[in-house]
Parts: sequence; structure tokens; C-alpha cells
Amino acid sequence: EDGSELWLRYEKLPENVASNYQNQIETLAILGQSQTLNIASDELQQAFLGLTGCSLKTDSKFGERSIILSLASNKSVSQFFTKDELRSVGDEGYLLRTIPVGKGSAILIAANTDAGILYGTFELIRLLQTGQPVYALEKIESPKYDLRLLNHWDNLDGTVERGYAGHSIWWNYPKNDEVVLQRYVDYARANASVGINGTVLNNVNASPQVLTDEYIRKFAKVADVLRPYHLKVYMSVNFSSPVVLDGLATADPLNEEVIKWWKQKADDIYGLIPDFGGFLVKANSEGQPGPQDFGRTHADGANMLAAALKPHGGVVMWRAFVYSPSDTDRAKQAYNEFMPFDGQFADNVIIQVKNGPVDFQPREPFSPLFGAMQQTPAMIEFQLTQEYLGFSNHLAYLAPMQKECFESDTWGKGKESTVAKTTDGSLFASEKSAIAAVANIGRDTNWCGHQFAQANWYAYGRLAWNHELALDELAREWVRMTFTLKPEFEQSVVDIMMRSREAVVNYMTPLGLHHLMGWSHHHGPEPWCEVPGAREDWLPSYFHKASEDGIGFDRSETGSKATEQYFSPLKELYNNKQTCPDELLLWFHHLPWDYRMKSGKTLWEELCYHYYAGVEETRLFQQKWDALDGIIDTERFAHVQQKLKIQTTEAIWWRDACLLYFQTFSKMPIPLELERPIHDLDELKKIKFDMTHHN
Ligand code: BDP
Repeated sequence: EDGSELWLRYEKLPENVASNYQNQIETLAILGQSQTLNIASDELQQAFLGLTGCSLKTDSKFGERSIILSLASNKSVSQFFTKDELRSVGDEGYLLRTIPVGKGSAILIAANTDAGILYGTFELIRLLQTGQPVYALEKIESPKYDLRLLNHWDNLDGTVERGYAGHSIWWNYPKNDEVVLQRYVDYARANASVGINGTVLNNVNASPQVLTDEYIRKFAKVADVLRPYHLKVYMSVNFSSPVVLDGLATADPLNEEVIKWWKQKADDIYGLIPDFGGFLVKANSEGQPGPQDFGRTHADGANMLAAALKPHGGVVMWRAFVYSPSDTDRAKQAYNEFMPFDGQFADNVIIQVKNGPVDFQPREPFSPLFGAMQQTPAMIEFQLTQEYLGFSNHLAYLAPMQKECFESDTWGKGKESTVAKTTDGSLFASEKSAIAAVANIGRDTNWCGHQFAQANWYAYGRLAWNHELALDELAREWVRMTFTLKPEFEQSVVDIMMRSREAVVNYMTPLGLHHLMGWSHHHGPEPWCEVPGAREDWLPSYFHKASEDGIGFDRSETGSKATEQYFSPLKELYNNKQTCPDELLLWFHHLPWDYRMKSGKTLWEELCYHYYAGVEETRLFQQKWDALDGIIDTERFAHVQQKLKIQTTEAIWWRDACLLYFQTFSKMPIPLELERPIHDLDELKKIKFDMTHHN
């Protein structure tokens, strides 16, 4: 058990469950012919055999005890649903329904497209894998977002920016063709099983080389493998490509030659990849070139690329991750730069906005662009790779963080204008709604570095399909599919998962603190970090502003006024330190160490208790895990056990480092009832993190 099979393991179910399924299901009727349909049927047969020990007979006709895979247009099944139902499932959804046949029944999976059948098939497999009853099925499903993407930050030399699961599966992969091909097929299966339908194969810090013929052909090869799984490829592009690759004098988006160049490139790409998804662009951000280099705007740049893709049906995902060192508050900049252009973007442009206004921190408020940009579609960008949450060493189930963002009410159109509704097309009309997450996938045998990081890939896909799914249910499904159906295991592990993100917040950055991580590599605590000549807004002190008078970033009306970017009543709620939620207090306020918290404790004490609580949680995770010894395979058990040790060690490192450092300002004691730190600040300051162990 090396974790390579992800959640698609198809291990034999307990005898009573398996025999139940065998009694209900006997044949697989496939009405139609296509590569995708074959994939669906093969997957179902493989799953059924593995789970029950019994193979399904296949047939082109259905009867009692069949599973039927059929396009809805097939006449023999059309009596089993209404036109309205069909319309409601759209291009990617499906009907999964028990229908009467003869004296018994059958299970029908019907859809308007092959893709819908594939998704319905994976849903049925999930029900079987998790031991659910399948005798009275009634599901009418369609995805909330149209484009559900992974973003790989993979460089063409095979390294992965912020990757902690080995090198790239896409680039510079020296294994033999068969191994690589199988890896891609498995990647596609995994994505299809959770509903992900697009993938960006290269880093947002894009090399212009991706637009050479050589690389376009490589994209096309991957696209051919992924296509039958309804997975489109997308490309990150570098705005100065025309200059770098073909020596054009400029990359000015209004220049005729430049416009022609991009149009030709788009035509070339679509010549080889007819269903190519489109471009992802990081422009005028962290040193990347962009339209502003030529006195043009984000809208000029995005619209020029959008025009090149438009005839082929492609989209431009233009990132709003922009900030410059000159501004007083990095958290305000995306809003300031993008709001003036709301409504000026072409209809195939989507603005890709990180979930929070700074940068994928363990906790941030939602980006104020959500709800505010009402004339231009905005898509959420989450990060699955744990750049700021302990790399692939810490167990952190990220779905609660994503849910927190989805459910945040922006008040953009009054109450109930959640981030989810402002991005999924239900509140603001858009040609296509979209969502993306930075992938945590690499060449590691178990794909994600940490066995539990697989859950983040899994849950992200499921939430992109339906952001209303319950988090503990998702965790439960994943645990059952990945490990076992044994209830004692499931209960403990789901509990660990559900608590894990908050634990990380507590031992790293509680009460709204953020960006205390080590310089550049972002691993471990370095709240003291000073780098001569460095950009101020890359240093922890810019964010925590700790001094003898207190701690926190004043973003209220007495400070940077970032609160003004939120709608009422949030603006007022955040602005007032009495009403600002504790978990965002130091995000929005700078407060004295003896500030009285709602709990009655001083701010300093509260901070101490949060850091300690975080560490206690990691110890609890170890305890709970150790109690499960013997229930699952030893390989994965030992792997997780080892990772939990690292997590606890590092949680203590975080706690001691932050508290001992902040104590130099607060000059207050760590409450006596808490155990004593085990490190000295000087000793902690000497730790130099070596990235080479992590890639
Ligand atoms: C930051 C990462 C950096 C990325 C950047 C981005 O540290 O490596 O290039 O985000 O999203 O979090 O573009």
C-alpha cells in the first residue's frame, strides 16, 4: 500500500455489503459507443469486481438488475425522465435513478453527454465504495461551476514552484513512455472521479518557451490522453512571449504586430488541440511582464488575448494577484487595481482572485473583490499545495478553509451574497463560471507527499462540483474510499481532519496574524526575519507590526482603511475592534498587549492560549492515530505516524518561536499553567531551513 491508487482502490468490501450489491446488480448495459463510454464501463467493471469479487456481465440491452449507461437521447430510456430534468442536468450533469424494469428494477445513469455519464458512473462507484444503499437511487446532479480547474505550478525543467511532492509529472519526466502514460491516465481518472474538468500544465510564472512548437506539441500529447476523461488542458503564458520568442520590438497589447502574433499562436494551438481551454496569465505581478510595461491596462492586456482565443471558444483567466512595494497595504491592492476596470473586460475573460487579499495564509478574510466586481466574472483561486501550511508534512484538511470562503457573505447585493454565489453565476450573470486550485501533485508515489494531502485534491474537486456539500461527509467519503469502512477508524480520522486546519491556524498564525513564515521558502516561523534591502511587504514585520505598544495590522479607519473595501455591514463589523471576530482581530487591528479580549483574558494571554492549543491538537492527532494501529495497512499507518511526529515537533517550534519573539515586546509572562517553552529564542533564530530536502 503505497498510496498510489488514491481514493480509487476498489478493495473488497465487507462480505455482507458485497453480497448485497451482488444480489442487486448483475449486468452492465451500455447503450452507445464512444471512448468515454468505454472508460466509464471499464471503470465500473473494475470497481465492481474489486469491491464485490464478482464481475459484471456486459450487454447492449438492459433488464432487471442492470446498470444502464446511456445518453438521454437513446429512445429506450427516454420514458424514465422528463425534458425538464434533462435540461436541468445540462452538459455535464447526470440522472442517476432506480427505474422499474420487468418485475424488478435497474439503475439508470443517463446524461446529455458522455461526460455526464462518466461523472454519473463515478458517483455510483462512490456509493458502492462507501457502502451506501443503491436500491432507491434518485439523483439529479449538475456542477455549480462550469470550469473546475487545477493549476500546476510546474516549470519546464521539471521543478515545481511550491511543490512538496516531488518533481513535475508533466515536464522533464525521464521515465519510460508507458509509465508516464499510465500516470496521466490515473491522473485523469482521479480528476474525472471528482468532477475536475480542466488543468493548467505549467507555472503561472510562465516560461515563454511553452509557446514554441515543441511545447505546444507536448501539450497536445497530454491533451489527447486527458480528453476522453473530459479534462481540458490550459496554458500559463508569459506576456512578453512575442518579444522573447520572435524578436518583436514590443509586447504592447495594442500593437498590430503583437495582436497578429497572439492570434497566430492561438490558431496554431487550436490546430493541434481543438478543445484547448485557454490561457492563464500572471501579469505585472512579482516581476512578471504585463501590459502596464507599455502604459496599458489589465483590461487592454486581457482583452487582446481574449480576442485571439474567442473564435475558438477559449477563455483568458487573468490573475488579480498584484501588489507593489510602494503601497501602504498589500491587502488593498488587487481591489484598487481591478475595480476601475470592472465591466471593461471581454466576455471570455475571467478574473482569477486568490481566496484572501494577501496570499494563501492559513486564515484570511475573503478578498473584497468578491461581491464588488459585479460586471466581470471573478473566479476563486485556492491553494492545495501547502506553501504556508507546513508543506507536505502537516496534516491539514483544507476543505473547511474553502467552505469558510464560499460561505462568507460579501453583502455585494445585500444579505446572502456569499462568495460562492458571487462566483458561481447565480448572482452575477457570466458566460462561464470558474474556480481553480493550485495543485499539490508531483511525482511522489502517493502523488501528494502526505497521504492526507490527497484529501485536499479530492475535496476540492467535490466542492467545485457542489460547494454546498458537507465537509464532514466529504471527509467521511474520502476516508472510506481511501482506507476502510471500519467505523472506529472513520470516526477518529474524520475528527482529526475536521480539527486540523484550525490547529494549524492556532500554532502558526492565530487571531488574524499572518505571514510570519520564513523568508522566501515560507517554511517554519520567522517573525523576526530581516533581510537587508528586501521588499518591506515580503517581511513578517510588515504584517505583524509587533512593538512594545502592541501587535497587529491596523486596517481600520484609523489605519490603512482596507475595511472600506468591504460592503456594509461588514465594513463596520471589521472596523470596530469590539465586533471584529477574534479570528480576524489582528488582521484588522493593532492592539495593546493588555487589550481585554471577549474571553476576559488579555490579548497576550489569549495569544499564548491559542498557540498552546494548536500544539495540544497535534498531540491529540498523534494519540488518536496511534490508537488505530492494526486497523489499516502498516505502510500507510507508519507514513502518517511519522508525518504527525514532524507536525508536532514543528508546531512546538512555531509556538515557541512566535511567543518568545513576541514576548520581547509584550514583556509579559507565559501563563504559569501552560507548560514552559522548550527552546530559546536565540537558538531558534539560528535554524536555517534547507529547501533541498523538500523537492
Ligand atoms: C505566492 C508564491 C509564489 C507564487 C505567487 C503567485 O510564494 O511562488 O508565484 O504566490 O501566486 O504565494 O503568483
